[in-house]
Amino acid sequence: MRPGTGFITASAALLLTLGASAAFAKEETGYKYARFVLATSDKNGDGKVSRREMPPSGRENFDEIDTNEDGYASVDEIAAWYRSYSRINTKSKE
Ligand SMILES: [Ca+2]
Ligand SMILES: [Ca+2]
Repeated sequence: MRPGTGFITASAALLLTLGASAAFAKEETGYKYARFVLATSDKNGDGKVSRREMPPSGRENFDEIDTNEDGYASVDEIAAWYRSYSRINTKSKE
């Protein structure tokens, strides 16, 4: 199996899991997602995901994720982005 295929499969499974639990523990959910992205995308192990390391799906949103514009997506930035993204999708409930 090529590495890319494994990442996509794992992402899809994780997103399904997160979707099911998104109604509660949103704070923790953001960090779970961020740690997952880091674990799968941080190739050089510096604890941040650069634009180059980011998979294509995340690269599209990289400017939104990297709020301090240092060129790296940190765990905090990914978690914050994930939470704001979830909020947009569940806005109609509020
Ligand atoms: Ca890195
Ligand atoms: Ca950053």
